[in-house]
Amino acid sequence: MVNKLEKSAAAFEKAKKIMPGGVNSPVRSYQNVDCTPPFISHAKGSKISDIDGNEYIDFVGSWGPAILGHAHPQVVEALQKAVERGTSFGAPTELETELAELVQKFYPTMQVMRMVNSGIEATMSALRLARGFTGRDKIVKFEGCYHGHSDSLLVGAGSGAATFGEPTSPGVTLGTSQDTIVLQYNDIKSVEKIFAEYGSEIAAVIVEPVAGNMGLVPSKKNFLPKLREVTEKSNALLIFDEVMCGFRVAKGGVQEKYNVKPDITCLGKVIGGGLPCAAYGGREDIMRNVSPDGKIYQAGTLSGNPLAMTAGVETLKILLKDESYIDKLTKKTSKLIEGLKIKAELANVDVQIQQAGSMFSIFFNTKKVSNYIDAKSSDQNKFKRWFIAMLERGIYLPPSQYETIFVSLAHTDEDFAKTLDAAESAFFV
Ligand code: KE4
Repeated sequence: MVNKLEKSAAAFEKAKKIMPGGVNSPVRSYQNVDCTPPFISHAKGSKISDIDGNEYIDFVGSWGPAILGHAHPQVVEALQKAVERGTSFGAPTELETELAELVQKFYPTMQVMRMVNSGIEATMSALRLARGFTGRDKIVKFEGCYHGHSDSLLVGAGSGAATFGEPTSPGVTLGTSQDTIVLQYNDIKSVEKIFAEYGSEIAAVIVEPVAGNMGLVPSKKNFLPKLREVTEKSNALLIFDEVMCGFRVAKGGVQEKYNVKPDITCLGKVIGGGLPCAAYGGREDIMRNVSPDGKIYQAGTLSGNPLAMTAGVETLKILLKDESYIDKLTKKTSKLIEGLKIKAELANVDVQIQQAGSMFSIFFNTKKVSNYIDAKSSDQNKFKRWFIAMLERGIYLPPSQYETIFVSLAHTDEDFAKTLDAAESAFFV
């Protein structure tokens, strides 16, 4: 069992005095699981270590970026060299073109792209672009899909039969939320119905083609092709938010796996190799409307900064060279899941373990989870007890039922054996 988190607890109290919840992103506060978050001192490969001297097997991977594992030597070496040449110029560099060309090798539908600093910037800009390009105001999103905290996207399903969304956060105006229609994931009939009624007013549908923010919920076979068909028919745009599932499900993204070409793709996390970097891109005729080519404004001081570009270039070079990395990761993940299912069965605990490539989630539920309503019917208390038991046993998992577990190329069979040992007793808690 790990040492008590005494130093982390003290650090947490200090942090709370000066930052909301003591954190710079809410999920890290461990409010969902009601315990002290380990304060991290360093990470290497598949391990992450806290300031109380505990080392954990890390299945958060910074929420997706650490696909190579932490502090990959090739990335670290490149960054060490880059930092000596300066950290930010606010001017064009060849590194940005190099990263964009590498991204395009994975995502050929991104004919033209813009680098930004985080996933929210990518999705927020993609929505502004879609609205500017189509001259329409409304957007469609799906309940349980998270695309970052921009006002248009902090909108939940309207109560009852209401078509238009309602703000999910104070500060988001009713006016803004009225332009966002929120439907149930995997429910293509509701999409067809909405387009029949509002098709001419809808600028775009934005979707996580594999949902990872309600727990891992893969899209049903015909969902994405149908979204493509419906949006095409109404001249609305289809935006794939692959910020989290990008590079993890198929080499060419979920769009390659399902053979569905979105008009715009948003990427993040992996493309910066763990540094602040994201991108949005797609059809050239659309992207050429982005300033300064076109009139749709978007900008950013640190966009394309040399350190993030360097980390992204090294990361994608390694992935590109390893023809079978997706296969390797998917097989490793499937093997771990098989073991977890056996451990849950031994403890007579009902779980649904849902996977897409190197991403998976464990729902304490008796039935498959296909949308946010299903996800919410899972047993949160069981999840919380299991999460804490696993953390105490040195396994570092996402602290919420509505998050996704990530397997990296750095995870070893020994890591998995230890994880299964921990799970065996944790499922009994
Ligand atoms: P960022 O602005 O956090 O870089 O990306 C927003 C975003 C956009 N799209 C998808 C599909 C995402 O999953 C995210 C952010 N992912 C969460 C984890 N579920 C980030 C963790 C956090 O909020 O701290």
